[in-house]
Amino acid sequence: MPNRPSRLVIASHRLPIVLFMEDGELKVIHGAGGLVTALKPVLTLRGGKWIGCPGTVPGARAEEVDRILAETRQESPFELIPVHLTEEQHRLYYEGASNSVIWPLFHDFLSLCDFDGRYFKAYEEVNRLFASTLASHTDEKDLIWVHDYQLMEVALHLKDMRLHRRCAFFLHIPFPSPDIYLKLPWRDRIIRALLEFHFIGFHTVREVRNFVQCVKIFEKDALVRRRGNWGTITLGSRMVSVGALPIGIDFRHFDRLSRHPAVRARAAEIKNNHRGRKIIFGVDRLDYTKGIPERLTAFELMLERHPEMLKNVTFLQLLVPSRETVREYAELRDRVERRISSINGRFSQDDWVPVIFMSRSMPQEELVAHYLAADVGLVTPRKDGMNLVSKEYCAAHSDLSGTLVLSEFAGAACQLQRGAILVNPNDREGVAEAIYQALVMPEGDKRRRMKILRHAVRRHDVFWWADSFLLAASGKHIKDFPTAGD
Ligand code: ADQ
Repeated sequence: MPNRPSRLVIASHRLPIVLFMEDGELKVIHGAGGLVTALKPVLTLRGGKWIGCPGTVPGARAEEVDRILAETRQESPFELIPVHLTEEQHRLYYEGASNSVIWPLFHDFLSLCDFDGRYFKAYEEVNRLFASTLASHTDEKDLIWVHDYQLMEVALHLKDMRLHRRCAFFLHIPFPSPDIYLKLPWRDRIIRALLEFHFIGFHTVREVRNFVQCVKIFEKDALVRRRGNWGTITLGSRMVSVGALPIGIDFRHFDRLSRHPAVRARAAEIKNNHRGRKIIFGVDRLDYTKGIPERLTAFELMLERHPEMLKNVTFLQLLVPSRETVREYAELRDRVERRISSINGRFSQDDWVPVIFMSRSMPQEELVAHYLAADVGLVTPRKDGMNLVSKEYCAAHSDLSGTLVLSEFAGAACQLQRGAILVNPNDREGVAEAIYQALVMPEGDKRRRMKILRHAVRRHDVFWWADSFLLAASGKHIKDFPTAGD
């Protein structure tokens, strides 16, 4: 077929599936996240493959997992290729290097890093395993798109295998400034590994700037050109492109759900359950970067300073457990629970409990009903690559109600700064006042702000993001856009 775009092969730590046992039989369902939704049309058009770890299910053997994944080929637009890790590899590469070093360091949590030398050996080993899986499932006409901090060395290993592949990378988390990055014991190798990709995408211009500054430290002869969202790094005869491409959500999907009568009815029911009190809503993976204990303290301070709010507002916090085998995460859960019981012990009256905590994953219709019912979306990460919750909150407010309080350290702040109330999550008093302002904001102001927010989220949705990334990765020019922030 002439001019057929190259086949797309995606590599991410996890495959976009959930495996589970039902009546002693292994089953699989496809994930429904924004990334899969955005990439499905592209993969359908181009044909493609997705490479990653399938996850484990007690009692299921690797051969069974391979078989069930091969069976999904019939009804899926793309092929799923599993990478199986040993328990030891999972522990050292995933829990260790990825989530006890790179994740905390790149989010400026240096004190939580555990720089164990064994971790990096495992990181190299697993990245090589991904590269060799890619080598046997791709040819030189394919475009390989590698995702995120667990796989920063894949292109380097492909090069070591003398395989010529067009390879692009997107970092979903922040890239730190040089003073933080330099703390990484494997700093030069990771920078050089990243420079083996043809295109590297980040969420914001701030990340591009940080990355380019780090490159200059390790590659003194690199020639760097940067303008607006884009840049190039020339290393001898080779050129690497970089760009700021903020990920979006499937706006129309959230908007449509929020207009559905059943979802509206459920939102009304939630409001009613809280007896017409104002509702503040927070949704996060339970992670120390999300600023959950600090957010609770700011809410407590708001109640202390504005006693007229007592019995008139409820804070609903939804948390989905995550990385439970990493020590810091288990400790965080205890801390959050202690904070909540302390606030509830201090302020609860009659039938009013100020903080309601839900620890589970919520189906999307129910999540949108909660977004819609919430007068305030409270999103205060201490640092976040983008933060999709803030965008989902806006997309779900088709009725133009609701106010977003957003951390200035979320990548999303670059796009949503004009409509949200921006806060510094470390400034308790400031967050407490922002919550209060959001609660008492006049209707007209809320509607005006929500219109601005929805316009920004609609305009740069996840389909725009995926298309723009693929254009940039193919070396095509993309118009600058003014929203990616510096
Ligand atoms: P995450 O750190 O996982 O993503 P985020 O962008 O907020 O953070 O996305 C979380 C997603 O999980 C949202 O779609 C949200 O709706 C969903 N979710 C959270 N809790 C849930 C629950 N209890 N029930 C159901 N759904 C729940 C990483 C980076 C981010 C970056 C994304 C995408 O850390 O900065 O925005 O990747 O690039």
